[in-house]
Amino acid sequence: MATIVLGVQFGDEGKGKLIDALLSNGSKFKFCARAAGGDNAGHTVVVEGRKYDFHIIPSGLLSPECLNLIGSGCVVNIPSFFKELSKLQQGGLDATDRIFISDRAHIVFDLHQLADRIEEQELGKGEIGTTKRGIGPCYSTKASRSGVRIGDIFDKELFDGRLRTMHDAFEKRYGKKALKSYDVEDEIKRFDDYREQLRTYVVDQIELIQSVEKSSTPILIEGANALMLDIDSGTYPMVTSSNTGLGGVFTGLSISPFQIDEIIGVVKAYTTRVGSGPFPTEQTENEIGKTLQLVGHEVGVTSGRPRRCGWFDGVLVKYSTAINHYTVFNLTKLDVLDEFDEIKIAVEYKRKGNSISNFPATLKQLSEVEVVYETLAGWKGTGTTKGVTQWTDLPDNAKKYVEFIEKFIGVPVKWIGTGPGRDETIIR
Ligand code: 2SA
Ligand code: GDP
Ligand code: MG
Repeated sequence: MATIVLGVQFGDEGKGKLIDALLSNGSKFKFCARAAGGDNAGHTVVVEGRKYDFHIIPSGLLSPECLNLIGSGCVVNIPSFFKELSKLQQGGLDATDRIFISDRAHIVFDLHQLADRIEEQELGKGEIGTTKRGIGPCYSTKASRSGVRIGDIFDKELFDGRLRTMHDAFEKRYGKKALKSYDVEDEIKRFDDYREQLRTYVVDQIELIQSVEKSSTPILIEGANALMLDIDSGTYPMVTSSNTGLGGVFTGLSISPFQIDEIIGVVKAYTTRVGSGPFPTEQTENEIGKTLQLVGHEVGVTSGRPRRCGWFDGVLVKYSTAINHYTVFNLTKLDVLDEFDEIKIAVEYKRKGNSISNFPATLKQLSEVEVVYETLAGWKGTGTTKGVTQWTDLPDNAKKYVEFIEKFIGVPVKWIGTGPGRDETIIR
């Protein structure tokens, strides 16, 4: 049995908090896995007032009985993995024998990070706004079959040879001058140290998942980033380089589709986006956007960049639902809307005055979209949602807002986030 948690919009919807909640207090889940992405992802989870930041490590580490897997669809920066692990351990988490990496996952090298920075510079004003973690270049070498996988580390001759070949190819592509700060032999030496340190973490994921499935251990799959950043279904090319949607779960983890019993979409009560790219309901430059950014503490966990903010986009969420087939929603950050007299929801896109039924595929078409909003009354002055744990304690207009979304999208809202803390949640 498996439950999948996926981001519905542009990421940072609060997936980490839900994963933690699903794993806390006698949870049935004893296995948590990441299927795609790298340390570009960032989840902040607040437990008993203590803040934990996760990037490549699954948030399941917060639950003492839970085993955690970084799946073969992920890309792993080894120094960053050890740094994150040590920070979490300093924060009091015991990771002994609980965190595993697939031997088929690809390695993100410093070389990839440098290439990421160069590519962004080359794009100039058209930059993607990446996290500069080397994610795109790493998935590129994976696709062009010149990448190096975690399992390759244990064959020094093969590993060194493949990294040197990759370096030669990068010199041809980017030029020696652009790569002059990088020394491939230094990187090779660093991996001579990581080789032994890594041994206990690396597993054959196929065998591990088979045994987990055989023992009927319920599995929790932690999505990273979100559908609108998916390489196929997102706002291409302003996307990340992996399949962040439902499809990526099956290519990035050898899990049986027949095991899936719940696909939880985590969806923010408004919209945010970090990095460049289309954002039809964006309000970043006005008071609405500034209030959302400030009250919602909308700052990137990985890069520290302020997130762009705007109204809930019902058209976009419908599109995301058509691809990810959510069975249920976790609507997060409802409390951030406490301060608004009225709240808008995008219910239709028009182009050149005509209603369109689809979510456009090209950046040009998206830039021409005119958004039609439905305006709902806020609940300011009639009560607060902050920290509320019972549906019946919500102000009436807050209930109406949730019900509007439920009806418009056609997916039931089971969880409602009313604050960052583990307990600040309504379960219906
Ligand atoms: P990349 O680095 O190649 O994956 O960037 C490509 C695009 O994907 C976006 N992206 C993200 N968007 C939201 N959250 C992300 N994780 C961090 C967080 C982001 C941060 O949780 O806050 O700290 O800035 C994330 N990772 C990638 C990115 O902005 C590009 O638009
Ligand atoms: P993720 O990448 O989807 O896991 O989300 P992030 O952790 O990057 O960003 C979500 C942020 O919102 C984190 O700082 C959470 O602590 C916070 N958060 C999550 N749910 C809620 C909520 O319901 N209300 C408020 N105010 N904050 C929340
Ligand atoms: Mg995040």
